Amino acid sequence: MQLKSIIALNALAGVVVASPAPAVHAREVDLDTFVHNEKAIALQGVLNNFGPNGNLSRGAAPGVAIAGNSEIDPPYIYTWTRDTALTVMSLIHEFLSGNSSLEELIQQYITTTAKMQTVSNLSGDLSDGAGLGEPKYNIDVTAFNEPWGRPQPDGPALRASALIAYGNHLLAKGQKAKVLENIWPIVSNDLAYVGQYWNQSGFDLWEEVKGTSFFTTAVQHKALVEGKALATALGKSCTACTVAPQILCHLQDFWNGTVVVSNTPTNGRSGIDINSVLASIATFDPAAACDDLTFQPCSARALANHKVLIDGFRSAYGINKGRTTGKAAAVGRYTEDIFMGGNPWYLATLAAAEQLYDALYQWDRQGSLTVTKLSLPFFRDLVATVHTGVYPKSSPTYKTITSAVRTYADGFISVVQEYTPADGGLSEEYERDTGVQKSAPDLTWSYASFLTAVARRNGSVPPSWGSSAVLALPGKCAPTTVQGTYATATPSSW
Ligand SMILES: *[C@@H]1O[C@H](CO)[C@@H](O)[C@H](O)[C@H]1NC(C)=O
Ligand SMILES: *[C@@H]1O[C@H](CO)[C@@H](O)[C@H](O)[C@H]1NC(C)=O
Ligand SMILES: *[C@@H]1O[C@H](CO)[C@@H](O)[C@H](O)[C@H]1NC(C)=O
Ligand SMILES: *[C@@H]1O[C@H](CO)[C@@H](O)[C@H](O)[C@H]1NC(C)=O
Ligand SMILES: *[C@@H]1O[C@H](CO)[C@@H](O)[C@H](O)[C@H]1NC(C)=O
Ligand SMILES: CC(=O)N[C@H]1CO[C@H](CO)[C@@H](O)[C@@H]1O
Repeated sequence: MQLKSIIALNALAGVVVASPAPAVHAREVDLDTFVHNEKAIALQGVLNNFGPNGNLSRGAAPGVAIAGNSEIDPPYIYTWTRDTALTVMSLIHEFLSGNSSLEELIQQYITTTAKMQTVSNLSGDLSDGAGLGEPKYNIDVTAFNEPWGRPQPDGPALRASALIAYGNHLLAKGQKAKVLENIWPIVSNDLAYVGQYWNQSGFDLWEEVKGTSFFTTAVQHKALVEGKALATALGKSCTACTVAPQILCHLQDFWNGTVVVSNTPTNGRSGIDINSVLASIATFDPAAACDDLTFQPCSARALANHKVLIDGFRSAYGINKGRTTGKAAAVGRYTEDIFMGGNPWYLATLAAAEQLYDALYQWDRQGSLTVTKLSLPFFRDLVATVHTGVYPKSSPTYKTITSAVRTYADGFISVVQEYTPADGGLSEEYERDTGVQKSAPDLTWSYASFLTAVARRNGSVPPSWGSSAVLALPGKCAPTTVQGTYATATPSSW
């Protein structure tokens, strides 16, 4: 994941040997069958990487996931706060959709998180909250004391959102006391961190750019909005949550009129990065309008950005030859990427699909679809004759457009299918010119992103986080922060 270690490794790797063609077995079935079969493999793939029982977890503590099945090059037998929180989010969705067997692992994750919050580390410790921004730990929940890109301030926000999702479920079941005892004290620390540190520089989700990141800012905003709602439901206060409008204000800085410029500074890149699509799907609110301010998946901004981003990868990779405008393509992190040779990633390709499934859900729920001047180029690639306008669900144009968007979205899943070997294992990457798997096998986040993408494809969405109620921006952006208070959380048994 981190660039600097890899440059050295690439130098050692020497000449790249031509690889055999990828296994094609998975291609032999139709897309629905692939999705059905691969979904079970992806869920098992996630579970294999979690302690205490996962067969690849190598003694990881209960509720701790390794990042991927690779000891060296890249070294992924560590646990990242971001990857694990996003993965647990996907498990919570499966749990809420009816798979009750996943509840114990969710609870183990929460209990272990309380312990992790107390581990002093090179980012700091819990007394002033600074230690919460530490990006990764050893899998026995001790500190990782080597140089790294730290802090990574998306972690506490994503973790709070995962705990809030499960907490809201318990609340709905009438278990307020359990939420107050086992969940709120942990969430409260993570929300306090966001309120106190959101305006300081940190590393982005690829651990490469120090500054401010669109993804981080977007998930921080969501965490404070849903955190405030949980606090209210519990009769608690969340002082940190009062800065949510300022974080939303800062989020607008990343939109340059054409595209999301995902990092400030850009470190000499264009700033066009799957960071933006990952932010859109992580902050997807099924009840929202196509709000530009929160970059909802169906918003004109997010769709315009999707087009520019995907088009950039068409000429970047050999395997995208023939995947011209309007056809799905292999997608990576950003076109200037050189990590492991700079390849498409499964989680990036799946995110490109997921944004479109989310948008389809939103249009269906709203009962219409609007094509604006900004989003027109996105739609024109799929339906060449379309014009700006509002198309109600009953209109033929709505049906033509949504059917084309769905075909386009399915195309990204088909790309994943094409480069998935017979055993269904998902590594981190697939090679840019051959499609052969690259980097860590069994990447936890690859499997988790498959689960969320195909759930959305199936119309299965998370609960609303109340985004539309909070769209008012302050008259002027201000760097307002709130000094947090932090305390060791001591969850009892479940
Ligand atoms: C899609 O939803 C249907 C009905 O809710 C369910 O039976 C099916 O298993 C789901 N498919 C996937 C891939 O999740
Ligand atoms: C772990 O389980 C998977 C099935 O989910 C299997 O394919 C794999 O071989 C197992 N690995 C080990 C090391 O036992
Ligand atoms: C539910 O989760 C278990 C793992 O706890 C898994 O083995 C099973 O296949 C899942 N069921 C469905 C329908 O996904
Ligand atoms: C702090 O907030 C101000 C006002 O929104 C913004 O201009 C600035 O970029 C922010 N800096 C960081 C590091 O978040
Ligand atoms: C927005 O950023 C992109 C990518 O860096 C750049 O190509 C484009 O010119 C910028 N547009 C404006 C209006 O600044
Ligand atoms: C700044 C800080 O708290 N550093 C701590 C990081 O973690 C190691 C090991 O847990 C401690 O020795 C450091 O003091």
